[in-house]
Amino acid sequence: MKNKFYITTPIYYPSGDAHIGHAYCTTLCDILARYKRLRGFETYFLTGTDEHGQKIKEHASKANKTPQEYVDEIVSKFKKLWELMEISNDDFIRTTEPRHIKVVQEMFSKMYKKEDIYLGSYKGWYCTECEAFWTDIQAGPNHLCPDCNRPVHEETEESYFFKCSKYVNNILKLYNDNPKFCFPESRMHEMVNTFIKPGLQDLSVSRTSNDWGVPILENKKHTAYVWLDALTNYISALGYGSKDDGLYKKFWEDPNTEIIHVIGADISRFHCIYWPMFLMSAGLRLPDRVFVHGLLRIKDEKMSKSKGNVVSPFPLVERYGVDAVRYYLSREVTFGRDGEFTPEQFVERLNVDLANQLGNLLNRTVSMIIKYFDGVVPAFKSNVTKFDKEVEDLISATIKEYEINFDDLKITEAITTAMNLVNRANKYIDETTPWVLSKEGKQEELASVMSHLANCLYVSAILLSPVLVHQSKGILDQLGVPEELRNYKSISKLGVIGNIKVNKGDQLFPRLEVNKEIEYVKSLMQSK
Ligand code: ME8
Repeated sequence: MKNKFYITTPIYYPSGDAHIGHAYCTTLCDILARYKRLRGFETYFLTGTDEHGQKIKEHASKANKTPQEYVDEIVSKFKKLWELMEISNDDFIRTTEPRHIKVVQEMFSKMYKKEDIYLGSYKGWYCTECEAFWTDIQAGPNHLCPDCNRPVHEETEESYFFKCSKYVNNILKLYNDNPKFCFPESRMHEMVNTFIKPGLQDLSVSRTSNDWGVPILENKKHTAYVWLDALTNYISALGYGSKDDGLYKKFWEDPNTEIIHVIGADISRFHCIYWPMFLMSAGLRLPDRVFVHGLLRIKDEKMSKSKGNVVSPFPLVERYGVDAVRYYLSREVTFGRDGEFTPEQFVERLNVDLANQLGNLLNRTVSMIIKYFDGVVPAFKSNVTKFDKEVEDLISATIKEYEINFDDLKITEAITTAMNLVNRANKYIDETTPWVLSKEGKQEELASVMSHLANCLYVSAILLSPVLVHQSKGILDQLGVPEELRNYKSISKLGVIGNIKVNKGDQLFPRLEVNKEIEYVKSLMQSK
């Protein structure tokens, strides 16, 4: 059983400010990292920025800055955003750092010495924006980049090539032996049908036309292709090849570590085909899974910096709070599928799930415990009213289902499972009608309802804590849960909450004024 966990986001291009798509991926990785820590796994969570390449150089020159000045400014905004969103990354790798550059050079040398890299010349259709070469078929009759739809241009240059042909069968075997390596499975089929079956060409892994990159030691005219450079971050950040390689040994080399790369569908080719090939060539261990999430669209278009149709997470977090944005991102679009960001759904999701369901349950429960039991949660007793057993069974089933979903990276489903318990508890109030029990003097039944409600809220708050980093604590504070019970292990025992004093606090999940807030969110959606 693996007892350690290493999770990475893509390293983003600092060619423009971070948008909600970047926040989406990073937040979901953060939720996974927090879940694993909650379960007691030793966890390492990495994010960072991909700072080399012609595109960055061009952006910098347009802004009248050196590439380094240009990236420094944008990278500091990325870091600020992750702080604001309570992203719990253990490290932030920048590809311009010496610790990274050394490793790119070493990877190149290793593959070169193994004769997996040879010198040749390249002619193809190049997209500057995506830093990618395309074949005639891919660029099509109009010579457009299949990824961003911009015009591509023909380029010929001396280049080193990586022998993909040597590793194609190993990749197919990898997929065959590990059907979840590239996940969801549809992405794996896409890799095979779109890239491998039509015949994978050897990959150009160096440039002579770009000096904003990592120099190749074997031939100083060349810099490493930005994707070879970027992918290496996953091991350079752990100190691979250095004297200080404790993290590498622990979180990469050790087979007891589960390694997951989370990426968007736009970059699956690089992670599911080329990265494992590079690792095979260098004789290094492969990650366990590449999880490919879907992309968020705006008005039916892929949201991207180059299209200029982006939503900034900063004003959203400032107005609605970190937890609201984190909840929306993880719950609205099923992790692994494409989705759309709309102001209407954003506001509705917060109102329905957080204000109406979770907020209401908390307010009603705490108020009733104050009213009927002087603020003290009655001790738990099993199966008193005719509705209790079903709720008790659901608590245990919820925890099991939550774990199964999370362990399979089904984040949206895991959160939905926790929210189903909240909904069931609200229904339980309507079924048991505590106000009638009180009027009829049925104290034992009333006490049971209160303690079942408090226990449902307690379990839900712990289960939702990887998402609601502040509000879950707020719920536990209002319930008066002692510190020693605020952990995952404690919820496994049914009914541990009892004889504690609740504290009515501030409204944790305020209801939003629908029209006003929709207008506000719309005003943030800049579109060219
Ligand atoms: O590709 N919806 O960087 P990048 C959801 N530097 N997620 C989105 C998104 C959207 N509309 N737009 C971007 C690069 N993302 C390379 C990566 S890794 C070794 C090098 C997320 O800044 C998504 O995870 O273009 C996507 O894969 C990533 O940002 C691309 O970020």
